[in-house]
Parts: sequence; structure tokens; C-alpha cells
Amino acid sequence: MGSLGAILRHPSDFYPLMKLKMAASNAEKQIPPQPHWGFCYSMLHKVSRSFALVIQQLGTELRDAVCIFYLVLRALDTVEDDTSIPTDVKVPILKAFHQHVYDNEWHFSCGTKEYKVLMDQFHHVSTAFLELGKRYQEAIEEITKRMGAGMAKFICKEVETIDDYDEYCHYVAGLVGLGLSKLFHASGAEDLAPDSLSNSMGLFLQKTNIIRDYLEDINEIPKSRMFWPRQIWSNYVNKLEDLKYEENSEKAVQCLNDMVTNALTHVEDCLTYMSALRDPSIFRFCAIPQVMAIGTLALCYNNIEVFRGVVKMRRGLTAKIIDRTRTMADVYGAFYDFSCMLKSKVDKNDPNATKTLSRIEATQKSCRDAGLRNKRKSYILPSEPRYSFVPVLVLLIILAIFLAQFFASRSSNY
Ligand code: D9A
Repeated sequence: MGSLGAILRHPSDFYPLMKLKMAASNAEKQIPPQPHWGFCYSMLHKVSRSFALVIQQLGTELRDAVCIFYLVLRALDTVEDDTSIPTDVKVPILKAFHQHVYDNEWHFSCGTKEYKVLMDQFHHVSTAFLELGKRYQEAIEEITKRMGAGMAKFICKEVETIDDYDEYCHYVAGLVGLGLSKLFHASGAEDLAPDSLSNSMGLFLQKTNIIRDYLEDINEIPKSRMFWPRQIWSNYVNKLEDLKYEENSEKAVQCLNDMVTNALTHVEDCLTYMSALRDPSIFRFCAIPQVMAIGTLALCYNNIEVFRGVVKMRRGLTAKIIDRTRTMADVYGAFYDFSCMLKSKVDKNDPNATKTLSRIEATQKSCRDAGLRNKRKSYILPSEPRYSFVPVLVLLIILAIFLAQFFASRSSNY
């Protein structure tokens, strides 16, 4: 839960945080009894925290398919990420992963902590996979095959151009969007979305992660991981790691802003994708991560802290987003709010200011044109007077001290 300090600074976070906590403890009680499904759902909660709760509210059949898809992708990631596996061992595993999911005798030990458990006990995931409907299995197999091949390609290749960057993000995230659209369609609840829109859903999330995680990725041991395209950073520094040094602060922030501006190109597609969804639980499942992403971009923009430590939305704001993202009107409202926040942070002297502003204004226009924004509370402006909670508390404490002294002095008079 958020720290006491954070709650005192943002008293309205309290209720959504409590609600999220209750939802989390409820979800933990609902772990299925069969060992393989039990393993899959507890694993899901261990590796994804709040996202697991959003998966949990999907209808049973689709929820099971998404849970398995999520774990298969995490396993594939674990193989890709593990720098201790030699390339000649890794590449064949990535390329054949879509076959391994059908084989509940297969396993490959790698990764650390909860990911090591996932890999060691992968037979539970395969067993559960084999119980899914044929259409779900085929969608997961096809995407796993394409993703494994794409990851293998990028093992020996660096992200040089913006096209490489889009291609890499397509393999690791855009394909997830395509796969999920197939699962939604297979469930009978949604029409099949166009691939280019599904791809944008993944690219917007992945690019946000890549921006936010700069420092963590560059400091990775034994070898830094680099996803920022040279075509962008080479306009500011000679080496990607130079961005983290204090003497390059001005260039670093300009480069960061360029990266955020690049990510903003996907916003229109994401809004179009979400506006076509019909099922309320699928809608929430898709919309919550997107609202978190635009919020994270607004937080990171022009923020040197990205190169110094971890920049994350406070837990209370995440809880509010989970609580209040229900309809397309909520999404337009949130995108509008965070665009305003972005706009207020643009410095006229930034080399890309004009481009950034025009993308922000395009987003604001889409949100305004949709005309669906209701009288919702804003995420960024404090909606209640700020003196509501803290001063009342202070006042109560002063009053208590007063009364205590009053009675103490009265009794000593006797
Ligand atoms: C998603 Cl099945 C992801 N990724 C996410 C999470 O959202 C997408 C991985 C596997 C699956 C789904 C997601 C959700 C809904 C619709 C989508 C979609 O497309 C239509 O994917 C495109 O980030 C990972 C990729 C971006 C690589 C695809 C959201 C998530 N949030 C984390 C928060 C964080 O900071 O990472 O996982 C969390 O709540 O733990």
C-alpha cells in the first residue's frame, strides 16, 4: 500500500487503495483447486500484481486463456532475458517455444526468483494450455512462434533505426496485442480488430516501458540492455550511457522528450482500438494499462529523474485509475487530463517542442471531438480542497494536547 506520507499528501487516494487491497485479498482466495490451474493463477499474481486483478475480472473462459498466454509470454521473456545462456542454446529454444507448450514433459531451467519457479514447473502451464479450447490454443501458438522468431533475430542485432525500434517492439509487444485481439474474437465477445491497431496497443505500452526503464536497463549486470534507437539518441550524445551523466543533463532531457514524442504517435490508434470494444470487462482490461501508460509518459516527460532513479506513478494514482476506468468517456477524460499535464511541461526551447505540441493537440482534439467526457474528477488537479484531511488531523491533535493539559492542570490544582 502507499506510504502514510503519500496518503496524507493525497488523502483521496485512501479509498481506492483500500478497495484495491480488498480486491487483491479476494482474488487470492479464489485460486482454483486443481494443482496446475492453482499454480498458474498464483504465478500470475506473483509476477504481475495489479495487472492480475484486471485479468481476474474477465469471463472465466477468456480469463483462463489470457492467464496462460501471459505466462507463456513471461517464460519466453525469461529465456530471452537470461544473459547466462549462450546464444547457440538460446536461439533454438526461442524458435521452438511454440512447440514446447504442447509438451508437458518439456522444461528448461533459467531465470531467477519467481521466474525460475515458472520455468522449473512449466509443466503446469503446458497442462493448463492443453485444456484450453482449440481456437485459443491456435492463437497462442501462432503468436508464440512469431515472437520467438523475432526475438531470435534481435539477439544478434542492435536497435539502430526508428524502424528497428518499431520492429523490435512489434515482436515483443505488438504481437501480444494481435494475440489478445484473436483471443477476444475467439471468445465470441468482440469483432476481430485490424492488426495495425492491435499492434499500436502493444507499441504504446512497450515504448513507455522502454523510456521509463532507461536507467534499470543501462545498469543491467553483466551487460547493459539497450532499446533506445541510435537514430534518436545519436542526435544528443555519442554513447547511449552518456545520458546518465550529470554533465549531459540538458541533452538527456531533450533526448527523453524526443522519445516521448515518438511514443505519442500511437495514441490515435489506441483510442480507435478501445472505442470499438463492446464487452465491459474486455474494455477495462485493455484501457487500464493504456491510461497508466499516458500517465507515465506525462510523468517522465522533461523529467531528469528518469536518468537518476525510478520514476513511477504513485500507488494511489494507480489504484484510482483501476477504480475509475470503466467507459470510453473515462478514457477520453484521462487522456485529456494527462495531455494537459504534458502540454504544461513543454519548454518552448526544446528542439522538438513544435512536434510534441502538435501531437498533444491532436490527442486533445480526439478527446474533445468524441464529446463523451463527463463531469468526472480530474486525475491531476486536486478535486477536493487540499485542506480537507491533513489540517483537520493537525487541529484534532492540537485540541487533544490542549484538553490533556487543561485537565492535567485542573487535577493538579486539587
Ligand atoms: C499485456 Cl496478455 C502485456 N503487457 C503489459 C500489460 O498489458 C498488456 C503482457 C501480456 C498480456 C497483455 C495488454 C493488456 C490489454 C490489452 C493489450 C495488451 O493489447 C490489446 O498488450 C498489448 O504491459 C506487456 C507488453 C507491453 C510487453 C505487451 C500491462 C502490465 N502492467 C504492469 C505494469 C508495469 O509497470 O509493467 O503488465 C503490471 O500491472 O504489473
